[in-house]
Amino acid sequence: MTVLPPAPPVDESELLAGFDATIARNDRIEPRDWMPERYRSTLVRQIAQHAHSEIIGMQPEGSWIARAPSLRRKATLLAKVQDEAGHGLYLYSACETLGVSRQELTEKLVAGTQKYSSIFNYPTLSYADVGTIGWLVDGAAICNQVPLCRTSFGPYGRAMIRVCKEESFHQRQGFELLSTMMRGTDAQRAMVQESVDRFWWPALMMFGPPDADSPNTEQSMAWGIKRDTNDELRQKFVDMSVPQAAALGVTLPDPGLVWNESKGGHDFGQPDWDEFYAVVKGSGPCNAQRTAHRRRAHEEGAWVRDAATAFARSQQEVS
Ligand code: FAQ
Repeated sequence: MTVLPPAPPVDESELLAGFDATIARNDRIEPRDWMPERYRSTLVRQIAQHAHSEIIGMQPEGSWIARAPSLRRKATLLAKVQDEAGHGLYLYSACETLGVSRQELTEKLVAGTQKYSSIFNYPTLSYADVGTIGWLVDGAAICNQVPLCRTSFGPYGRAMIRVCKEESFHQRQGFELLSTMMRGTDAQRAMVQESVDRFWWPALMMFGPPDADSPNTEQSMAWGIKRDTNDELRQKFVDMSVPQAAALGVTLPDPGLVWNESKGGHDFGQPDWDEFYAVVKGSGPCNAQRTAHRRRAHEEGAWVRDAATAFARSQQEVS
């Protein structure tokens, strides 16, 4: 029997220097590369939160599939909600390359120990909300995710490229739905305005707390996980939304929203950050309902997972 010589001691500082050099060159870190534990756990936190958001995000719009006003609207909404499921799956797969299983992540979601985006804890009260979610929520998601296509972790960036293509289409369908309603009756126009009034501030909250109160931004920017700060992206989103609101003919519910020539962007009001923290901590209007629904779906799907596992095992035995 050949006895292998003991492996040389690992010099962590050399590994760290290699990691830092990759980040400095703006190259990608891949799953088999060495990475600091905090880089890995930050990515697991962010990607898991993102994946959970896509999956929980199916619920507010999903509840309107059976009530869509035409076959065309129903088919479009069904396809959109299915796309969100696909996004969740790409993201869970990206997370699995960091050594955590989808099962573990799902258990943390249903136990309420991992977060998902605050926006999905608000109810969808009218059909106009389907359009507003497409326009504003997918719009905010695109603003946040286009820079993530250049994130430093390879599997996350590659997942984002495909997600962004699909989200752009979702945003267009939301805008088209709203613009159709705005060309309709007074009641339809009022429905759109009421929906925009409810979703505007929660959409601004999607970008996270102000930079001064964001514990993760500085380190995540240094590691190239995030490419822009929360406030930079919020500003971009406001500047992008103002002309779109004008084209639709809706008013954004912020009396402080004005063009500021000297900064080349809009000044705007701040969302209610106390409300944001309450929602993130579980006290939003729909937190309990969203998590309970997901938990029930997970439990009811146990037999599918068991059957798939038994089938995979039987195939291994055959081969
Ligand atoms: N909601 O230090 P930061 C979508 C947490 S996808 C809940 O600034 P970070 C598609 C944060 O995790 C929407 N929690 O954190 C769709 C942190 O928690 P910790 C999801 C929030 O990570 C459309 C703490 O607060 N998109 O909509 C939120 O540097 C339509 C401190 O915050 C993503 O996840 C929030 N809004 O920056 C689906 C994008 N904001 O550490 C269906 C990827 C912050 O205390 C229908 N994620 N927190 O446990 C990111 O870009 C970042 O994670 C941020 C937060 C920008 C969200």
